Amino acid sequence: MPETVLKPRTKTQPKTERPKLYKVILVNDDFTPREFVVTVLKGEFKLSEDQAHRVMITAHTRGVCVVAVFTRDVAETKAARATDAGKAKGYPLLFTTEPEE
Ligand code: TYC
Repeated sequence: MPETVLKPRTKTQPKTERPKLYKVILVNDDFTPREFVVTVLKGEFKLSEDQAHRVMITAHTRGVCVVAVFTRDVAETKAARATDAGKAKGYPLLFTTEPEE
């Protein structure tokens, strides 16, 4: 009787790609009041008073600070809304985004 040779089943599992994440970065300036920066960080990024204060002080002393990471759409929308909140008050407050390595 001829031997039946079965091919091993090598069905590959479809990989679920994780979406690339983007950092939202707070940029320091000389004009926006500290308390306003803290208010925007709390309102747009849901940081606590303490977290918002730390992020603001880090940007103030080092020039920039990563606020949080999100998918591209969310990062860009939040950065734009937070920047617009400053613009509405006449402040040069700036949030940018950049992809994570
Ligand atoms: N440097 C500002 C001031 O002294 C405060 C500030 C902090 C502004 C962080 C922007 O991203 C910023 N009033």
